[in-house]
Formats: sequence, C-alpha cells, structure tokens
Amino acid sequence: MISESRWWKEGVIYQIYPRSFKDTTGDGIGDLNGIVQKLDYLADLCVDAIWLSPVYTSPDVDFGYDVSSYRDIDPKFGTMKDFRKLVNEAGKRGIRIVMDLVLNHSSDQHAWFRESRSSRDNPKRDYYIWKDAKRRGGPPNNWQSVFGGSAWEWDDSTKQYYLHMFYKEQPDLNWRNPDVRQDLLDIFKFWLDIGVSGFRLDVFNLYIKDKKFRDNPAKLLGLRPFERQIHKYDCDRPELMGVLEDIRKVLDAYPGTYAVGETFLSDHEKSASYCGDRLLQQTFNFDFLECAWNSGCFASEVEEWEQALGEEKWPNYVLNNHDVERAASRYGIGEDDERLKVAAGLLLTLRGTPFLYYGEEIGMREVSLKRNQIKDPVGRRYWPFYKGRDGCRTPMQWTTKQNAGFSDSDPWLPIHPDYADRNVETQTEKPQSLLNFYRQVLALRREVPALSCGEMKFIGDLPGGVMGYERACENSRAVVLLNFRKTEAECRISDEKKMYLKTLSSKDGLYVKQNLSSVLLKGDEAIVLTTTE
Ligand code: TEU
Repeated sequence: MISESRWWKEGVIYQIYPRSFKDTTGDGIGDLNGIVQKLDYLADLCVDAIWLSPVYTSPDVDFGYDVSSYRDIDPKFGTMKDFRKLVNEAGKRGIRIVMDLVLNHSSDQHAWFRESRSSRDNPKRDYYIWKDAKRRGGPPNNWQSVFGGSAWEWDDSTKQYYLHMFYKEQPDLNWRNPDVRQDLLDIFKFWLDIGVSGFRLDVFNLYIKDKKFRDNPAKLLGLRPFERQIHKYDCDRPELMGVLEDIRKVLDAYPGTYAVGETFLSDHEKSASYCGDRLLQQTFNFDFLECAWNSGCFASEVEEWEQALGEEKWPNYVLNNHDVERAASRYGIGEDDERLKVAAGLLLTLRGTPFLYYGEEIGMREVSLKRNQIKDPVGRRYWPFYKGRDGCRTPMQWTTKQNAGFSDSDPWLPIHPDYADRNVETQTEKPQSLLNFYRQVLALRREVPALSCGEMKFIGDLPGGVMGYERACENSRAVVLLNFRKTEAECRISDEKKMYLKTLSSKDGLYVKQNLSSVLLKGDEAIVLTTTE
C-alpha cells in the first residue's frame, strides 16, 4: 500500500457506479458483495482506491444522488455489515474506499425534510431553504434548477417555497444553519470511523447561497434558462471557504484522509482556489471531457491546470464519469481502440491523480437507448435533444455469458450489444487488448516512481499532432510520447542518446533496453520510455 499521506497523489482512483458493477442477488442491480467479488480484478489492475458512487438509502429519483439516510446502506446494495466487509477486504488488497457525499441537498424523503415541510414552526424548518412568495406572487427570485424549471417549489400546505438546485425531490440543505453544519460534519466522522479513506463531494460549491437571495444576472447565450444566467448568487459564495475549512479540520483528525470536490461550473482558477492546506486536497478538472481529439487541446488544458494549481497543489485528470458520454464513444472509431490507448497513456502518466471510470479499461461504448428505456429523469425531460446519462451507466461487461456476466436476471439498464466481444474475459486473453494496455501502464506506474510522483516538463519541437513530456523523480526518469494522428512521426527527445531500460508501446508491447535520442512513432501510438537507476 502506498504511504499514508501520499496515496491520493501517487495512486489511481477507480470510480464504481454500484448499480452497474456486479449483481450477486439476481435483482438486476449491482451490489456491495458484487464489488467484493471483483476486488481481485481491481487489485490486479493496480487500482489504489475505489470512489463509490452513492450507496446510501435513496428513493432513486436521481439514482443515489438523492439521499434519504446518510448513515445507512440502501438494502438494494446490501447491509452495513456488507459495507464493513468491503472496506476490510479492499484494505487487505491495499485498496482504499472513497465515499461520494451528496450534501448540497438531500432527498425529500429524508426525515429532516419530512419534518421541515410539516409546519413553519417545526424545529427542522430551517434545515432547508424556505422563502415566501414575492409580494405579487411567484418564486422569490429567478434562480433555475440545473435539471430544468425554477429552482423553487411551492409547498401548498405551509404556503412557502423551498429551494432545489436539482430535482424538486432534492431540496437544498441550509449550510448556514450551525446545527445543519454540525450534523453534516458528523456524517464525515461516521464514515471515517468505519474506515473509509476519503470523500468525493458532490457539487460542493453550491453549498452556500447568497444571504440576500439576489437575482442572478442574465447571460445572452445558452440553450436552457439555467445556462442563460451568470451564477453569481447561487454558486461560489465567499462564505463557502469557512465550510471547507470546517471539513478539512474533520479530515485532519483522521491522518491520511482526503476529499476531492466536484466544482460545479468550474474553470481552472476557480477549481484551484478551493484546494489548499486548509481547504480540500483536490477538486476535479473536467477539461478532458470536452477536448476534441487534438494534441493541442489536451496539452493546453494540462498547462493551464498546472499553472492555476502552482507547484504545491496536486492535479487530477478524468476521461469519464457517470454524467458524460463515454470517452470510447467520443474518441473511438468504430470498434478500434487504438486512440483509447493513447488517451490511457496520457491519463495514466501525467503529473496528477488519474481517475478511471468502470468499463473505461475495456473501452465500453455509450449505449444508445430507446425512449422507453430511459431511466434518468433529465433524459426523459429533454428527449430527444438530450437523452440523459443512462448511456454511460450501463452494466459492466465481464464475460461472454448471458447479461455479460453482470447478473443472472434482466439488468436495470440494457447491456451494450457489443458485449460478446467487448468484455473483461475476452480482452484478458488478447495480448493487444485495451485492457492489457491499461494493465501494463498501471503496472509500470507502480514500478517507476517518475510516473507517479515525478515533476513534468513538456518536450518542445515535436511534430504536429504529437504530445510529449518528460517526468523525473529521484533516481527514475520517463519520457512519454503520444501520437494523436494516424501518420508516423519522427520525434527527437534529446540531444544525445540515452539508455531506457523498459519501454512500453501501445503497438508493440514491452521491450527492454534501448539507447536512443529519437523515436519513430507510429500513427495512433503511445510510448512510455523509462529508466530507473
Ligand atoms: O452533478 C452535477 C452536475 O454537474 C451534473 O448535474 C451535470 O450538470 C448533469 O449531469 C448534466 O446533465 C452531480 C452528480 O455528479 C450528478 O450525478 C447528480 O445528478 C447531481 O450532482 C445532483 O446531485
């Protein structure tokens, strides 16, 4: 296991969407025991931590992102005993657990909200954000819900509006109330006491809203009303810093624990501003999710992110998550995975923590769903303009067997029809598969310190379409070359010949010992040259 304080810098974090990973009960929904069954697979892949999308009790309006009890496991996923077993068994394999904490809002079925809405003078009334209608009627201000419509819902029995930045079944918690804040901080402690190593904080920069609830200024361009506002008053309020400091104090009482925040509507500077010794250890960088397949785009995103963070703060990168179209569909061409190897070569060797998303390692494609198969309410609302997020949340493809070895019965979302060829079992047997390339790079990362903790320097004067950088740390060095084009490229990497003891190519596999100053890159090729003295 990597040292206690550096695991989240040097390690690799693998996101599991539990509904879709592995079902052991035959209800078509993945569960905690399913994850336990697959821990050896993850350990073998060289994963250091699992980020678990929410497994708390939830009515599933937003599939776990609407929590009705923060201290319980939803029965569809198992029991608290199963959860402890997962933490233990993962720990035995050197794998840590990172919980997804959804604390901007709860479910409307949470006991707090049921009480809060029961009457205006209920002691929990102020746990949520209630406001009177405007004098002439209508919502208190112009704020919009991310998922569509006004962010305010009228409650007819108590004659006030409550705020919900997402669905109306996800009322926003009132972080300004000290009792709420204490209760929420106690949730961190509860899970830390059980043995988890960190948290992913869902939309944390929405926690605090403008005290005066001023209208957001209008913005000219944008498809939906939410996008036609500047989110000045519902997001990124200065008092948020105090909340982050409180969270950090809790974490610091449990050495080696960590939090990564999902900065909503982020840009580099904003995301970086929330990281620091007294703030969060990391916030996400989602730039790669929007990059076209173009070396210049990826390189400039890396440079800007590095610049915003400076030397002290540690970057992270993602190609996929449970909210966006899968990278394999964004970048892959048909069933060809060669570009995905280049993308993996990039993600796993940059200076920063790589986040993987289940199925990425076998190049799972987005599933195209028919209207009556859509489960995600955003998809139902905006069909056919936006089909929602189900396409990237379909079951993991393990084997060639029925239901891809995910479940004995019909899965909650359809499985990609390509599963008979694209699955863990089949790719394990093919030396040239994407899965084996992920395994090889991840193993090399463990072996060569430069790849996990080294400084990074771009190599200048490379041919168009090639991105290259050097990493160095203590006695190890690595050079990474990534060809984003289909044509060969001659790359000069140093003035004189240097010895590289181990080289990994996405085209030619592993070879040992090479003395060179330049490399002829094939089209769509990723090469990692390494040396440890
Ligand atoms: O996502 C916030 C967010 O940015 C997304 O809602 C995004 O705008 C949307 O997926 C585009 O359709 C977090 C979670 O990652 C997401 O799964 C939750 O639905 C959301 O918060 C509410 O908790």
